[in-house]
Amino acid sequence: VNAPIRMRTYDLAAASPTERAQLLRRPVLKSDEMIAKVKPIVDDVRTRGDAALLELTAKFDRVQLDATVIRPPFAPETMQIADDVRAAIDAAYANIRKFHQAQADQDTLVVETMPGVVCSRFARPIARVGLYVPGGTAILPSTALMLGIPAQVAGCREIVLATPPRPDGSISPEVMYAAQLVGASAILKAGGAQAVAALAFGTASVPKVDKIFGPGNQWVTAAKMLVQNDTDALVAIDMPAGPSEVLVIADHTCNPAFVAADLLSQAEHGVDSQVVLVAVALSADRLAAIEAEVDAQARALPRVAIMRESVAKSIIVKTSTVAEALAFSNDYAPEHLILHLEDAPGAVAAVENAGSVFVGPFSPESCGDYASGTNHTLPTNGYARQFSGVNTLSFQKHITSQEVTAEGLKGLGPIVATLADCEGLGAHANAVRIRLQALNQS
Ligand code: HSO
Ligand code: ZN
Repeated sequence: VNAPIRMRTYDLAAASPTERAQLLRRPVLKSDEMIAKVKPIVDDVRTRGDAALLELTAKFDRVQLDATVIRPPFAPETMQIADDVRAAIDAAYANIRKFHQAQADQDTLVVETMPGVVCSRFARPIARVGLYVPGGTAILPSTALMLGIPAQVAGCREIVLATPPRPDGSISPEVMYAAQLVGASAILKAGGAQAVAALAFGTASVPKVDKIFGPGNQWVTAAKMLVQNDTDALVAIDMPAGPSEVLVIADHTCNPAFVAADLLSQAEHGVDSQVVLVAVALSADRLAAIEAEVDAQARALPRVAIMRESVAKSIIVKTSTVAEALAFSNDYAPEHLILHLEDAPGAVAAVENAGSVFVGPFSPESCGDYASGTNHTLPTNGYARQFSGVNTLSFQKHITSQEVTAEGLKGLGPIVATLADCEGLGAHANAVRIRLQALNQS
């Protein structure tokens, strides 16, 4: 217990390509194994519905419920929270709503590609969405806001918030309050793979949804991956999820206490949290100061036991330039990237892969986790290379349309007929020619 709480240090210049690749790696997710484990649970809920859901909740959450779904209006006594917490949730709600409202696609895009050929694109909400708010070691009203607000501003009709019940069968009043703010149409008191299955297939009491969002443990993630590939469920998911992570880039201008605090705020999420410090030409003294702060701050924090484990698995990577640091970060593709640099705003232009960026000494990740306005449901595990974090467009889909006039078809038709002939698809060519002939005769 008295062993120092410290990260392992590597010098990027001394690392071979294999060692560099090793530094970029995340722990291997045993997805096949997990999918095999969750399949019987998913199948059980799919075939036996509510009865299976109640039994599995009794088994995994150790609570015997007689109903899993609550519909609004939610009873005021289930949402009783401290005044300061309510005010903070309200303020966070306002900021997150402002930023996500601005992302909503409300315009129809119209382009006349040729005379008389008008193509357009417009957005519509995904009708029914399921939002998974994890239980476990922390209550997460912030996640209810981060998933619920974009659903609300996108105009989703059915918003089902799923979260595991507490031992007394209730949901934390803070999560209840957030659910009410975002206009949840149902709360599903269930967690794990069983909750995901209920959302994907629906039961007598749980509405089936079209897309499932939200972070979760390995069970939840595996269940999301399983139902996403099920043609009966016909359900989408937001993104594959892995353990939460942060990469901090710090140079000689950094405040060691701030850097350490940022590393630890991510390290406290779980023993598998991934924490990386990229040190740009830091003196031995400053690096030692950061390490001392990590150890001292961690010891004084409530979740020290978790941090002890996650920090031990974390790394410090020494580089000599900001460019090298950013290149490493882009290869790592972190969920969160924090820039403690002399010119932090100037470095943003070189960021290619990251879920969300925190610029300068006064932008801790905590702000984005809770209340600045950006979303905290972000791609992990290197998926920031090809995925965006959850945003309002995640709750909309785009429909394209075209309207071709008679004149337009005279110009476009021959092109289409030629291409259809080239593919040997005579009926396609015919659908154009039959019209062109009609136009010629009139
Ligand atoms: N950092 C987490 C989100 C969160 N933090 C929720 C606090 N509450 C996502 O990686
Ligand atoms: Zn966090």
